[in-house]
Amino acid sequence: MTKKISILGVPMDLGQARRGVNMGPSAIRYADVIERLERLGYEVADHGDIEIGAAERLQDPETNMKNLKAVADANAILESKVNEIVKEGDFPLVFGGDHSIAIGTLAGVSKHYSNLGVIWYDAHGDLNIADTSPSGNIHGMPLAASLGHGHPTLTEIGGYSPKVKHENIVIIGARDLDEGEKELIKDKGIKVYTMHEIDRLGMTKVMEETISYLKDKTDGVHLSLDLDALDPSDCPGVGTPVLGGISYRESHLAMEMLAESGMITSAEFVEVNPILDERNRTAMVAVALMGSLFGEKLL
Ligand code: HAR
Ligand code: MN
Ligand code: MN
Ligand code: MN
Repeated sequence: MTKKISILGVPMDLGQARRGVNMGPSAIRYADVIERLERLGYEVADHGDIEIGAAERLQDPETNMKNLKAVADANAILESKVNEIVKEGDFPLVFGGDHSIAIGTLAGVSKHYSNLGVIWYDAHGDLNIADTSPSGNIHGMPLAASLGHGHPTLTEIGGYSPKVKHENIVIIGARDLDEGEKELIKDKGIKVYTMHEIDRLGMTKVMEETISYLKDKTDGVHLSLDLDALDPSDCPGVGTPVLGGISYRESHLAMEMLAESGMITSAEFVEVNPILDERNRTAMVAVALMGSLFGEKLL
């Protein structure tokens, strides 16, 4: 891993309907992320927050999406900032904001690799397109868009598509998938570790398999970590909590194994909503997991 980390905050709340997730980047900074990473020997540059436009509020009956233009505009800015960070040779570390920002992060990262891998750590698949979405919320669509599925306003951000191939992604923690998402997973043979496989195999095996699945065929791996992958008892500050999630310790183990693998080249931590949180716990969990991802050890 690079010794220089560039942080970018994306106070996005237009990809879903609950207020407060725009404060995620502040909550993560408040949880002392910079000090934590500096203690590990990294040089950390905070590039501040991207500006997010105004909500359009209504769901467009034509596209079945909320705030399409504002979400796309912010992601276009994010794409260019992340692109610059990677170009400089820094490790991009993005704080959300709702998960719709993964579209811009991946657009900025992926052009620097010929076979980018993606680990999608999430209770959800985020594989909807407008036609399969039950909500019209774009935060349920970023992985689909990055695979080239959905509205061109989203898939073409950065001027190219797709950002990632079906065979180069691994979803971990899924337990709330919509019908259209299940079909896409089966149709394309996408690698998914639902909670069933995590219970059955244990996190050690899940991560060993994930790492060996991606290791040889990718030349970089992006970690997109949605805090709702974790159990709501550990991470109550998320907009769409789902019972029966990954534990705090299992998540540390996952991050520690990724750190050992040395394969992660960019990361984002999303869906932290301090308004729904208990004493900033979810942001503190996010920062603790970043510690492990960047090599923190217990002894
Ligand atoms: N699948 C549902 C939808 O598309 C819920 C998505 C909730 N998404 C997130 N991101 N929190 O993972 O609306
Ligand atoms: Mn820089
Ligand atoms: Mn998500
Ligand atoms: Mn989710």
